[in-house]
Amino acid sequence: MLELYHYGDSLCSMKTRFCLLEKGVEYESHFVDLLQWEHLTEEYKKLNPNSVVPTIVHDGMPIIESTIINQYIDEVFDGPSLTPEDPGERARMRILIKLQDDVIHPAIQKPTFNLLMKPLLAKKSDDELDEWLSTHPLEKSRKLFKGAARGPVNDEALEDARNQFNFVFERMDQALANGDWLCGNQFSLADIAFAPALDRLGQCDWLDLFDGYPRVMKWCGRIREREAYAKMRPQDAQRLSNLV
Ligand SMILES: N[C@@H](CCC(=O)N[C@@H](CS)C(=O)NCC(=O)O)C(=O)O
Repeated sequence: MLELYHYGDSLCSMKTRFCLLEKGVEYESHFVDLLQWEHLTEEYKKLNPNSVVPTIVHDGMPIIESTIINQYIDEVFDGPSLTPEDPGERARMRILIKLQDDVIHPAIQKPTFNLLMKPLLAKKSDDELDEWLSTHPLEKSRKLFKGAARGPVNDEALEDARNQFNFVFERMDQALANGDWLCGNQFSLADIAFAPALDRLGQCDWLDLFDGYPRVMKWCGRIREREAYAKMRPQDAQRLSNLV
C-alpha cells in the first residue's frame, strides 16, 4: 500500500493526487494541516526534511518532491503511461515540467500568500508564528509565511508573478500547436504538472491571464473534463478562499 501525506488546497499535493488517480493507484491518505503547522512536527520532518507536502511512502521508503514522486509513480505502477516513449518527446516533457517547477510554482506562491493565505495567517499571534516558523528548515517558506502574516500586500511581487505566467503561457501555447496535450496527443506528466496552478488562478481572480492564449484556454477545458481532475480537486470547504 502506498501512503500519501498531503494537504487539500496545496498545488503540489494536487499534482500528486492527479497522477495517482490517472494511474488508478490506491493510496492511504494522511492529511497534513499546513495551517495547524502539522508539516513542522518532528514526526513529519523524519519523512520530509524540507517540511513541505506532498510526501509518499512506498514499501517503507519516503519519497519527496512532487515531480520526482510523479515520475516514480509512473515508472513503478501499472496503468496508462504518462511519459512519451520517444526520448526526444520525453526531453520536451521534462523541459515543460521544469518550467512549472522553476517558474510557475514560485510565481503562483505570490498570489497564494498575498491574497489567499494573508487573511488566514493574520489571525495567528506573534508568539505562535515565531514558535513554529523558527523551526521551519526552508528560509523561503519562513519568509513567505511571515510576509503574508504581517507584511502589506506586495504589489510588485504580484505584477512579477503575472509576467511569469505570461512567459510560460507563451511556451504552453506553442507546445499546444502540436496536439491536444502539451506533448502532442499523449496526455502526460507535463499536463498533470500544470493543471493545479491553472486551477488556482480562478481562486485568485486572475482568469484574465488566459486572454491571448486560446490554445491554453482550450487545454484547460479538456483537463477539466478528466475524471481524475475532478476527483483530485479539494472540496469547496477545504479551499483556502473559504477558510477565512
Ligand atoms: N518542490 C516541492 C515544493 C513543495 C511545496 O512547496 N509544497 C507547499 C504546498 S504546495 C508546502 O508544503 N508549503 C508549506 C511550506 O512551505 O511551509 C514539491 O514539488 O514537492
